[in-house]
Amino acid sequence: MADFGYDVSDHLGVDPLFGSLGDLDALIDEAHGVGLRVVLDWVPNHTSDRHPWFVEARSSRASAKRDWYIWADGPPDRPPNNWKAAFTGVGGTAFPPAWTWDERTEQWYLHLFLAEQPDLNWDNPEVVEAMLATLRFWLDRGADGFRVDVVHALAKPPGLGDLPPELAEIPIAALLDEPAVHPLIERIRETVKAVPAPERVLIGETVLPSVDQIAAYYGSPGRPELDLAFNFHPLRTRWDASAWRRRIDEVLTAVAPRGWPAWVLSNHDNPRHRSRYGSLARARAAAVLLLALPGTPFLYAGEELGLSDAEVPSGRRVDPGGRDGCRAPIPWDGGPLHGWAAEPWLPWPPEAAAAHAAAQEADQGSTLNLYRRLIALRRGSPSLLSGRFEWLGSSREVLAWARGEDRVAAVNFGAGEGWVELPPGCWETAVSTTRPAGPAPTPTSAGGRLALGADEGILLRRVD
Ligand code: ISL
Repeated sequence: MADFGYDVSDHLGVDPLFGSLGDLDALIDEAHGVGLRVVLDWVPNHTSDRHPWFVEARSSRASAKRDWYIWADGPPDRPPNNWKAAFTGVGGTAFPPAWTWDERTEQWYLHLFLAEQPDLNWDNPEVVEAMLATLRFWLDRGADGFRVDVVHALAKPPGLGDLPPELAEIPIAALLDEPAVHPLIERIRETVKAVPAPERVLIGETVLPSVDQIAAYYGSPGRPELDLAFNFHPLRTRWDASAWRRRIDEVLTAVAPRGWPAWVLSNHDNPRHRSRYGSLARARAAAVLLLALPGTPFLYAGEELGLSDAEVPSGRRVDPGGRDGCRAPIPWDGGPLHGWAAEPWLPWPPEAAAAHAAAQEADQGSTLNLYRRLIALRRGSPSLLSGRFEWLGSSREVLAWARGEDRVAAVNFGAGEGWVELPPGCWETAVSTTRPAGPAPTPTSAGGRLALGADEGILLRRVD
């Protein structure tokens, strides 16, 4: 694998490194048995250069699959336009051209990511049909939906012209936003929604410069597109109350009228938020933020343990995008291999010895149990799931908001005490990141100011 699964050479198989199709069937069955749904990551923008389609396409200019990919004429020493690919390569610093010269057939081919990931030509109806067929294959096997990789980039601009110089150093994968992509997403949606109940979900990765651009990927009431569009602008927002307030307002203004916001603090492509925010206390407060906002929160495996990125020495780096730190294996227990069958290729995260999953399971105050309580509270509260959002008055470094009539969340971004102005009523602590777990004393019985400790995140419920 050149990009750890994002270079697909067989859309209908499982890489033997991870098991077999039978293992996946068993996993889907078991998950369904305990009430979990399984969403698969679908990579339609590009394939591996080892995919039989590309092998055939590059074999000759006359190949029947030639037009399944995107080719352009030479000269061999000057790429067809100024687009940059997304990865610098292991140890590299500059983004290379998004084109690679194919010696044998003497044309360039386009790749928004690695040269090993040639872009499919979605202008070609045969490509569209072949890729939709791969969706049907997984739907038939019980997949509950898809997370569609870089879905905004499927359509390329006619003529493939240069980017203006001020944008030319930004990888093209983070800019493409062609009108022609929307009918393609409608086709994808049609395919995903065509199956009998239960309804399957369509989530898209939309890596675009503005939240307004992302919001367009929900489509319109008559022509819906994605159910959920990933928005990584919050992920890039620093741990600061006013920066987060602006970001939340922006998302609620741009996205909420069109669809259901998707919130992400960490994923497999970025340093974990525990590492970005600099402390476990902040990461725990961020869990309250994530789980009390209106929309769907996405958790990245390991954030529920409060994990930081692993320190990866240069000799052990394997990812061409420099993303190894957040991909360190989950420490399940305190044994030498932390519950795994063999030594993994990446180092352990720094918390592996003391804060592995088994230790946290047993500790009521652990981050794992904090997430569990927050998730249970969300599930049990119509207000947290879909109640109205309203900012509450607070001190400068606190953000506080009401959800519906009976829930309040507050997060103190500061290192000192802060406060929130509670609406009238009798409120009690449902969960706090710093106050002891279990039933907490009623902080106030008639609204008014509630003091928050440094880095505290708190969820309150109304009990009168
Ligand atoms: O990883 C990034 C920056 O280092 C992102 O900009 C990333 O390239 C972008 O979010 C697209 O990511 C997705 O497609 C890539 C794959 O490597 C990522 O893991 C995946 O999430 C190519 O398929």
